[in-house]
Formats: sequence, C-alpha cells, structure tokens
Amino acid sequence: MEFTESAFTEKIEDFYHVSNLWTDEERDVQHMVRQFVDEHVKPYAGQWWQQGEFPPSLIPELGRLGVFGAHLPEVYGGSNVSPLVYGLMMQELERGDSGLRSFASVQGALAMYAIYRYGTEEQRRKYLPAMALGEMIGCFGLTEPDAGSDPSSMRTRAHQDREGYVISGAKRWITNGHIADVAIVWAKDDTGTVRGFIVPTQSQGFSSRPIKTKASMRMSATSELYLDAVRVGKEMILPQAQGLGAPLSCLTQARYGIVWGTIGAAMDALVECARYASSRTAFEHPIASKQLVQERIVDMQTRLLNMQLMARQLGILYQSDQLSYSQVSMAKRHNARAALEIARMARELLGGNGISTDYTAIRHMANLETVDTYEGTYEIHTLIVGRDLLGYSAF
Ligand code: TGC
Ligand code: FAD
Repeated sequence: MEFTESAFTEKIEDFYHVSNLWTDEERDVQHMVRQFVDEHVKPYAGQWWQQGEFPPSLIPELGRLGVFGAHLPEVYGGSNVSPLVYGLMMQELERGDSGLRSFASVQGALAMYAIYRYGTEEQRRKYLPAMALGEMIGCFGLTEPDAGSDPSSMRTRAHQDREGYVISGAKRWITNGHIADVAIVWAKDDTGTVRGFIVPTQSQGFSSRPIKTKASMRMSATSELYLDAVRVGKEMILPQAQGLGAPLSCLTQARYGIVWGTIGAAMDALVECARYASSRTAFEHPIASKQLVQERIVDMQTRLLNMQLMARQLGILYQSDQLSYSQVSMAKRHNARAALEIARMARELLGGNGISTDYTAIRHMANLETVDTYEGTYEIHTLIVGRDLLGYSAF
C-alpha cells in the first residue's frame, strides 16, 4: 500500500488522532519546537552524541525558543504555558535527543522551579529571567556518590555560622554540573533538616568534573560536584525549602516532563524503523510485508499509544489541579520503560544498521537507559505507586 511521506509519519505517530484533541495554541507550540528540532538538532544529533558534549550554541537558541521554565509566570521570564503545552515542548525536544530535553528539564523544572517555588522574590528576580534566556545555566545537585534512590541518606552538610553557611560534601551524576553558573545544592543543616542553597559555581571550594565514560546520554553534560567548605551568605538559602519534600516536589515537575519527552524519543525511533521496514528488502520482498515484522511494529505502536493517552490524561489532571506525585510516578515508570522497549525493538528491526548512529534507534535506546534510571528508577516508582495504592511502604 502507498502512503505519502507525511501521511505515513502522521499515521505512525498518532494512530488514534490524539492530536485532534489539541487546542490551536498546543498545536502551534508543538509545531514551533518541532520545526526547530528538525532544522537545528536532528541533522547533527548523531555527531554531537558521538562527540560526547552538549553543543553550547544551542543554549541561547533554546532560550529564544522559550523552553526554559516555560510554565513559570512571564514576570520571571516564563510564558505561563499550560502543562499540556509544556508537555508537548518536552515531547518535541526529546524527538531530537533525550539530552536536549534533559537540558531543558534541569534548567527549567529543577533549577528554576526550585528558585521559583522556594526562593525569595529577590532571588526570583535575580536569577530566573537570565536562566529563562539561557544566559545563566543551572544544575540541581541532589544525588551523591552513596545516596541516589534514597536521598534522605545524603551526607552533604551545611553548617550555619554568623555570616551564612559553610557547605561540604560531594554530588554525583549531576546534569550540566560542569557547565553551570549556579548549582542548587541540597544539604542537611545542623538540625539534620534538608535545605536548598543557590551556590555560584565560581565560589571558593567549589569544583566539578565531567563524567566522560558514559555509553548513554552522551549529548548531555554529566558531572561530579565537590564542595569543600564552600561559604555562602544567608541570602543564598532557599528559605521556603525545609525538608526532603522540597527537592522531591521539584522532581515531580521534571518527571512530568519526562512522561512527555519519552513519547518524542519513541515516536522518532518508531517512524524511522517503520520507514526502513517498507524500503528494506529480504527474501525478495520488503520486510514490512513479513508477519513477524508487522507484529513488532503493531506492538510498538500500541505501546506508543498507551504512552500518549497516559500523558494526556496526566496533563489534564495537572491542569485541573488534581495531580498527585504518585500519578506522575506511574506515568514516568510506564513511559520511560515503554519508550526504551520501543527503541530496542526499532534497533532490532534495523538489523546491522541498527547499531550505527547514522540511524536514531540505538542513540535513543542508549539514552533511554538513563531516562529509565534517573528521576527515580523503575523500581522506586513501582514502590511509590505501590505505597499509594496499598498503604504499605516497601522501600
Ligand atoms: P517520603 O517520606 O516518601 O517523603 C518525604 C516528604 O516528601 C513528600 N514527597 C513528595 N512531595 C512532592 N513530590 C514528590 N515526588 C514527593 N515524594 C515524597 C512526602 O509526602 C513527605 O512529605 P511530608 O510532608 O510527609 O514530610 O521520603 P522517603 O525518604 O521515604 O523517600 C521516598 C522516595 C524513595 C520515594 C524518594 O526519596 C525518591 O523519590 N527517590 C528517588 C530519587 C530521585 O528520583 N532522584 C532524582 C535526582 S534528580 C535527577 O535525576 C535529574 S535527571 C535530569 C533530568 O531530569 O533530565
Ligand atoms: P541506587 O540507588 O544505588 O540503585 C541501584 C539499584 O538498586 C537500582 O536498580 C534501584 O532501582 C535498586 N534499588 C534501590 N533501592 C531499592 C529498593 N528499596 N527496592 C528495590 N530496588 C531498589 N541526580 C541529580 O541529583 N541531579 C541530576 O541532574 C542528575 N542527572 C543525572 C544524569 C544521568 C545521566 C544519570 C545516569 C543520573 C542522574 N542523576 C541526577 C542521578 C539519578 O537520579 C540516580 O542515578 C538515580 O536516582 C538512581 O540512584 P543511584 O544511581 O544511586 O542508584
């Protein structure tokens, strides 16, 4: 059967016409970000991934596109977009590469959101507009070498004295850590309460190191942070953040973005392999005409559809202020794993070509191993949802 190129793509990406439900604004923003990613990211993503660096030239362009902290009020440099519009932005960024969406998640949903939600008005006005434009880069330091899934066991300490706080400790696996201007650092104070601090990365005693051995998320900067008695003034504490619930609430924002972003990566891998199956011949016929190939494509398509419907309903819950963090956990757990399975199947269908970054499948697949792990692993989200459904904590 013959389809035009765009009709084929539309059918694969949106088999149930979920996009018919979008408003004009949602469709326009999606189109704008998609166009940017198609022109400025997709042709180069494989090369950037191989190089193992985030291209700095993209940062001001993403700032102009308005994807950093888009959901925050305009007075702080955001555009006050709805959760559904924000989700579609993340979807389109991750069609390019998970590292691109990660940059936007960390900048907007983690670092900017922490300042917006827990900072003073002065802190908001000082940092957020510059961060929205990408003129100032932020990172979010929660995970430590010995505290990932269980951040309550963090060792980083902030000792208070007359002038402010002295912070000591180490953070590991921090996205954008070695390219950041400011780090949101989570540390326990003298009473053992988790507090958040805005730490300029030029501070004496602060150092960072890139983690270079990654076989996943290679287009993203990932780092270790060291804080050796870093002194910050009292004005650098986020005063409203008291307790582990504060960083965890930031994670809810970023996890929501991942729910959408993973749809983009899955779509990209699926469209590519469906096209490939139509043109690649084996045993004298296109492999798309083989029953076992069709079964796999149908399985992938069904997984993608589940992801889309889950994300949309989550967005509706968010927009109507009914969202719980365990609902976000269920969708993060499902969508990250489903996207990973789709990318793995896509890689398989591409045969030998599937292991080359000339195609997108293996890059998405490798990236999605990280996405399935960070912002809470699959197991941790299972336990968050299990606790909510059944009332027993099984951590
Ligand atoms: P627990 O007793 O469950 O919670 C302590 C307090 O926090 C509240 N809370 C949340 N609030 C908002 N959003 C959430 N997601 C929340 N989760 C918990 C909770 O209600 C409680 O409040 P209160 O008032 O009763 O005190 O704490 P716990 O120590 O038992 O830990 C729970 C657990 C394991 C679920 C949590 O620690 C967890 O989520 N672990 C996973 C860690 C994680 O996801 N780390 C991510 C690091 S950042 C990252 O990976 C960035 S990747 C870059 C990118 O996004 O692209
Ligand atoms: P661990 O907690 O050591 O877990 C190891 C294994 O044990 C996992 O499979 C886990 O599911 C399992 N496990 C743990 N507890 C239980 C349990 N109770 N029951 C069953 N199984 C369990 N962090 C930040 O703070 N900021 C960032 O910007 C950031 N960016 C990242 C970027 C990348 C590329 C990566 C890989 C990670 C990033 N992280 C970041 C860290 C990430 O959030 C953690 O890696 C993740 O939360 C898991 O923690 P861990 O690596 O310490 O694994």
